[in-house]
Amino acid sequence: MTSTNTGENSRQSEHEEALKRAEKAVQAGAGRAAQDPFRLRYHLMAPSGWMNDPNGLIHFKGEYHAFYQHFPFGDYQGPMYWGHAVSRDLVRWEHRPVALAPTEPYEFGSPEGGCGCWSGSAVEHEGEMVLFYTAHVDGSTPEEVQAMATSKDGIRFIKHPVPVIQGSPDGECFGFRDPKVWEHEGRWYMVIGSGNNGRGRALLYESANLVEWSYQGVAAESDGTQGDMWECPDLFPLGDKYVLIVSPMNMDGVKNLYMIGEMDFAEGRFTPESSGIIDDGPDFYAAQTMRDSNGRRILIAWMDMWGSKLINTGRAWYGALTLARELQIAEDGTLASRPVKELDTLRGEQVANFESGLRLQPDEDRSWELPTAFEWQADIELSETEAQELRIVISGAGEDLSGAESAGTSRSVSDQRTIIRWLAAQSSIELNRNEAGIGDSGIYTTALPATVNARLQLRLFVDNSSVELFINDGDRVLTSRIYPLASGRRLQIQAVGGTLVFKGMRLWKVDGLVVGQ
Ligand code: DQQ
Repeated sequence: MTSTNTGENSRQSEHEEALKRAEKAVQAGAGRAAQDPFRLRYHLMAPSGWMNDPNGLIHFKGEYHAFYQHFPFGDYQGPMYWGHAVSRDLVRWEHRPVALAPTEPYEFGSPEGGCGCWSGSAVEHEGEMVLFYTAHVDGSTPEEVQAMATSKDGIRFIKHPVPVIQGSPDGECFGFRDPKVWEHEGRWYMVIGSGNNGRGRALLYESANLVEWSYQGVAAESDGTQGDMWECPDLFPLGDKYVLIVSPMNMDGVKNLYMIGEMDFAEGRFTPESSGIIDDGPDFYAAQTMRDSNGRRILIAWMDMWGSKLINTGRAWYGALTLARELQIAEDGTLASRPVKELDTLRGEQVANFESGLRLQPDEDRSWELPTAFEWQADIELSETEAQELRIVISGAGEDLSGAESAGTSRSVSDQRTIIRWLAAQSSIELNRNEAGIGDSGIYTTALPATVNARLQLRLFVDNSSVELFINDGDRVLTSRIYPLASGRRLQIQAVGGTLVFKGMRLWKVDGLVVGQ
């Protein structure tokens, strides 16, 4: 055995030891995390510890893999590891051992500064799973390099001995991270998030073998209003177009962005023709996509936000991923995120079923007492509706859990409410979480597409501390965390200022913990 191989073997065992320590810490915290009143029922979270961006999404040998940014030793952001879970249906997830630990000098620095195996992606090559990620150490030169790890089974990863991209092509850049790799006509391509001179950028690389990469130039750049650094870029074909999604930094409160356009591989240039926001809610960041074996383009994002009030509250866990969404280009040319059809299998007991319609008189309301996890679906007949507003209120019900909270709230459980309003005159929907509980406040609005003149369909997934509202099957989406301290929920719908006609309305409990521990 050569000395290099001996060196590599000892680094591999060091990595495995670090993974074992991480796994032990995650398991040790799981019991406490499971007791937290805000734990979700049907979203993917780490068993314990910190979670942020989804990473390495891939449909590999019949299983969906979701890796994620993870700090196993606390519910705060520390040196980053890659957590791991798998699913056969994008709905029921099982945890797998922590997949990557920061052990190389270019991955590990002072825990006070940012460091670790930061975000990246996965591809399949010759039957193996290959991960690409940014190795980051605050203050070192270079601060960010692109690293690779491979696996035969998709569980145990061997790191490539050196980074595959040793530093940014641009000494002046602001960030050089989050490699997203894909194959096009027999060549490998990678986009990396960066910024220069106040403009976010996606840098393009090309490779024949996944190990040697050559820089192709700036594939796309902010028009000057789209943020100064683009985190987590993802560039992929959709229909007969290409789509670029990015998580812009410092863009006037906008945290996610898509562009639809054309990709010229010969020039290494993506030309956007239109742009928009993927999700108008406050808790949607670092989205990433994968193509599955059915040809669907599946998107999952981090269902939280940097700076959120609930960070660092000592709950033994922080962070969750959104429900899986299938991307499509909608009738009006915008990007739609449809809930994947497998989510239908979550439905438990049906609480309401107005199959042949429901007519609410002006100011009439209906309400239901529910567990903290449910799905509501409604089709509104706009041609017969005179109401100025449909008000949907999700409030706390049942037992008041605030006694357990030092941060507590003086509101009674029923006063903790998230209010969603369809506003006919404005043709918009707003989500108001100003009174939702102990988390952040804010009102978030989405302008409805012109197609809403014909129909308005709402699908609402509530999971204890989250709300995902899909409008017209995901033509528009609002995702938000909410933090009511109550053991149950009450859903109320109300017609304001006129008659509201539903063609159909259905409501189900979602029961059972669908994320394995
Ligand atoms: N989070 C990762 C980075 C990425 C950022 C670090 C986005 O790679 O740019 O955890 O949330």
